[in-house]
Amino acid sequence: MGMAGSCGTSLCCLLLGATGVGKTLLVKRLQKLSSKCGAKDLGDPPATLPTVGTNLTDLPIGRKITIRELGGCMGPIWSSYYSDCHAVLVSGRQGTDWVREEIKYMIDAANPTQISASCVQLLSVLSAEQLTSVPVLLIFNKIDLPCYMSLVEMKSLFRIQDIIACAKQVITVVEISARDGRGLSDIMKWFQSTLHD
Ligand SMILES: Nc1nc2c(ncn2[C@@H]2O[C@H](COP(=O)(O)OP(=O)(O)O)[C@@H](O)[C@H]2O)c(=O)[nH]1
Ligand SMILES: *[C@@H]1O[C@H](CO)[C@@H](O)[C@H](O)[C@H]1NC(C)=O
Ligand SMILES: [Mg+2]
Repeated sequence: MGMAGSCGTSLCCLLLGATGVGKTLLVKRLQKLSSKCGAKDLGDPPATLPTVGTNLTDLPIGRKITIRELGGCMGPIWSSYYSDCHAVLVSGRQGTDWVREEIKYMIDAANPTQISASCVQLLSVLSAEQLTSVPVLLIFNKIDLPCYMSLVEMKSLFRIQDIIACAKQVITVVEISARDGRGLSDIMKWFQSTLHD
């Protein structure tokens, strides 16, 4: 048992990613989509406050799912939440945060020990022993914003195909906009197909 405690009878999912990638807005959107009224019209994005520490949200998708949001600054203790975890969602912002860091790293090559924090965090999640058989959803958010690179270019920069091929987990990649709602139904379908039993 991790120090985090369990989610009781519901399935625990971890939602990991740097601050500001849109984790809280995504959870609010999924909450609305899975609510009984099944709102077709998402409406304007609700305001989000920076999440301090961690935040739990229950989603009634088939079985009850509890999503635990953990921000980048919690990185050092992410692993204390790995036991009991049924699925991991890793979010990044398409074409910007990760890539900018990677480019910055490549430009700052004078300091070769400094590697993109996001990429390292992703690899450390994938190599965690407790998560070897946990399905992983890799989320590229904010596709509504213009970006510097196409997803294809970014995937090749990050060697996403190599990461997927080498990982023990089943990794699914989705591109979404928590703002305008694109791709959210893919996440709902992923939950339904991955966590049913
Ligand atoms: N344009 C755009 N903005 C988004 C999207 N998702 C989140 N945001 C905005 O990004 C900011 C940070 O979102 P938040 O959910 O608090 O990020 P968190 O730190 O990962 O929980 C907020 O202003 C959100 O409205 C998106 O898909 N598109
Ligand atoms: C915690 O999650 C709920 C949704 O379950 C959301 O309404 C609330 O704004 C979140 N709080 C923070 C600080 O992220
Ligand atoms: Mg948040």
